[in-house]
Amino acid sequence: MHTEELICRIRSRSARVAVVGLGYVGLPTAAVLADAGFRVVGADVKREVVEAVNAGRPHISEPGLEELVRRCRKAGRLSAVTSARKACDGADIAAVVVQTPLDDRGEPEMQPLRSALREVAEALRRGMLVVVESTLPPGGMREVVVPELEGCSGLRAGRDFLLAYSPERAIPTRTLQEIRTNSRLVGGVNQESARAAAELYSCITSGEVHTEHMDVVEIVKLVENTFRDVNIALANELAVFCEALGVDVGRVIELANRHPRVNLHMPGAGVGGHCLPKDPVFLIGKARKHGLRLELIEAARRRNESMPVHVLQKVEKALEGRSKPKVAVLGVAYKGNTDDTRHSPAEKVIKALLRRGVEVHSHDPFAKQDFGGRFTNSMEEAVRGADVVVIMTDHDDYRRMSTAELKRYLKRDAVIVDARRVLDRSEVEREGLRYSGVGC
Ligand code: SAJ
Repeated sequence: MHTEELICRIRSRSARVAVVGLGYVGLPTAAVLADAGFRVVGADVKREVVEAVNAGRPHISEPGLEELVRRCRKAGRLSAVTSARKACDGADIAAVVVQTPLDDRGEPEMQPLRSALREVAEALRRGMLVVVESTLPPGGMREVVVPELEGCSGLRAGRDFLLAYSPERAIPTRTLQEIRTNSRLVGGVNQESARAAAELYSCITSGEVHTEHMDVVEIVKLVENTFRDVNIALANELAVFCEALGVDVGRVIELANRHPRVNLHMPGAGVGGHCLPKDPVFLIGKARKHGLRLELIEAARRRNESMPVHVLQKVEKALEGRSKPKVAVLGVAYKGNTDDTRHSPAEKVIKALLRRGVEVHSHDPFAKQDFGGRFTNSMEEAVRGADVVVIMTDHDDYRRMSTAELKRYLKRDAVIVDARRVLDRSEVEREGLRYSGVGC
């Protein structure tokens, strides 16, 4: 099939799409493509994920996703299977959206991506378009993706099939909206590949679609998250500094941000999730291979990784002199209003407290994860009789929490460690509780 023919099929929505990997980004992408009119077959190695999708009950919580999956299932445009090869059989386009985490040595773990690509390669046909959305280390397309696809299929990228990189950039909790409105980056192994992939993404996003050299696109994606990580590290550093001086960093940031060219992020319990803690490390690792140190980015990583320890020190101070204390940890997800607990700062705090023999009860309105302590989805149960309440996640439920109500369940001289600055200090103190926030 010629590129023009594929482009026509994309425009008329008759192109069939396989989405390999049905996680936090893959499933929303598959659903948005199906909703745009394509026939989509998703693939995931986890049987429970496939069954959940086919039953119209997605395994992840993301605003609007369940309804969208149901609608697409009903329209007969979305289904899921456990074999990526089967999903790709007869497909015109394969989008690969599998995780690329760090391994134990801090190196990019490319095994899930390699095995997904091998399955895609088994079903690869001339004229097909493969788009990789997984975040890659710089050079990943050339060093990993191209060899895997060509080696297993015997076909040549750019000559026999089209191949492009278009990293996902949607933020959890707004994934659907961002897939549909964010600008999109597309880098192809050749212009034809970029053109076809750009055509596909213009069917789902109202944002601009930028085509660029693959090497540039790989770095842009990593730089976006690195910018955020470094900015948060600056906020965290200022928070620790202001605390020492007895100044509220929140006021400092709020006023500094009124300057037209300042945009400081917020300090907190640390940086979690699947992307921010990892993407800067992809840059750092690549630089080291070139004999370079990205010192600022490395220091930012260390600062953000140190924040759970900073929170822990606040909890330990609050626990001084108490016997058999109980700590309630509010929030195990890595950020507000999501059920995602990957690389959550709460994990470090809970595990460290448990190692010290402290009784830890955790709560979360979305996620279910005990990290070795006791988990409950009843907030009342979690905080009852607690000496210290640590707020680790900025869920809206916690922002709305009434301090007067909370006080009824706590020990009389309880301390609130507000690692996400969700409560109003003066209100907490008015209730006679002690307040210790990050940065104030
Ligand atoms: N955080 C702070 N202070 C802030 C903002 C965030 O401490 O001011 C913390 C959060 O609590 C969380 C972590 O940082 O633990 C990361 O949260 P996030 O909302 O900044 O980002 P992610 O990881 O959920 O999503 C990011 C997004 N990247 C950017 O905004 C540049 C998203 O657009 C990407 O698609 C995603 O990474 C990804 O998959 O790469």
